[in-house]
Amino acid sequence: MPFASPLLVVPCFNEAKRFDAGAFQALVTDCRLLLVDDGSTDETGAVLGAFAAAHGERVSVLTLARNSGKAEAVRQGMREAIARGASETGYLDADLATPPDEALRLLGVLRSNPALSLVMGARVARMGARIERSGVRHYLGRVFATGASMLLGLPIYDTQCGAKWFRVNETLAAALDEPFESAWAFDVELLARLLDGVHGVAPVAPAALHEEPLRAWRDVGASKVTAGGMVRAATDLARMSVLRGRRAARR
Ligand SMILES: Nc1nc2c(ncn2[C@@H]2O[C@H](COP(=O)(O)OP(=O)(O)O)[C@@H](O)[C@H]2O)c(=O)[nH]1
Ligand SMILES: [Mg+2]
Repeated sequence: MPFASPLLVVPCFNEAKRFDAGAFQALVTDCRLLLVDDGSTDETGAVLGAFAAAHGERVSVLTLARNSGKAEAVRQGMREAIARGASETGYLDADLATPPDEALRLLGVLRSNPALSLVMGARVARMGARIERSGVRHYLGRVFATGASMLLGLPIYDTQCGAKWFRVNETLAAALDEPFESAWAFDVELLARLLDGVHGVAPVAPAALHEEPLRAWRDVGASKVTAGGMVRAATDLARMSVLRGRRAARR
């Protein structure tokens, strides 16, 4: 099924050591993969190239000449997925903090619910789920998520989980047209673009957004997001909130 199949984007920046080819193998049976080498300076290019070569047309690599950040790597990857005729596209962090079977379960939720446009993993710590997140990151995450939820005016629990699937349509394509203004809170910016509609394209209805509580998620060590990054994400969120308020007032 070369066309109209799901295509998952995996942004990779200096992931040569973390990339677990065996684990990624589990994804390839159910979707195509587009591995985005985000201007890595380690052996990532060779590692991803070898993985792609072993999987024929199911796996390909998009190489960005210089490091552009996760937001731009994801945007470039999803635009390429749309250009290649994907029926659904999404993104997944290369560290597989969201395990492959959970990423595929999210895709299943989207595919079996035609009314949905977007399915996002939600890291809800609860009995019966294995959500392993350090205390500090959990609470910082809750504060950020509360701000994001206020900005969007929707009860979204977790905007930042690195596992999301989108149905490909005009609204998604338009939302990916321009680079994101926020490198650190681009997930929120993308949601805002979908909910507001851009370039006159019809917005996505809030009811078409779905959060699926994950059964498993783990904080994989060596996160590249620093305390400084979190502060910038919070600043970006505040700025986005002001700009969105102004735009709404003009409408
Ligand atoms: N930090 C960072 N991550 C990037 C960049 N470009 C792509 N990524 C990818 O974004 C994903 C999230 O990064 P990670 O270090 O796991 O951050 P975490 O969200 O704190 O766990 C990984 O797949 C990275 O390889 C970049 O320029 N900086
Ligand atoms: Mg991570």
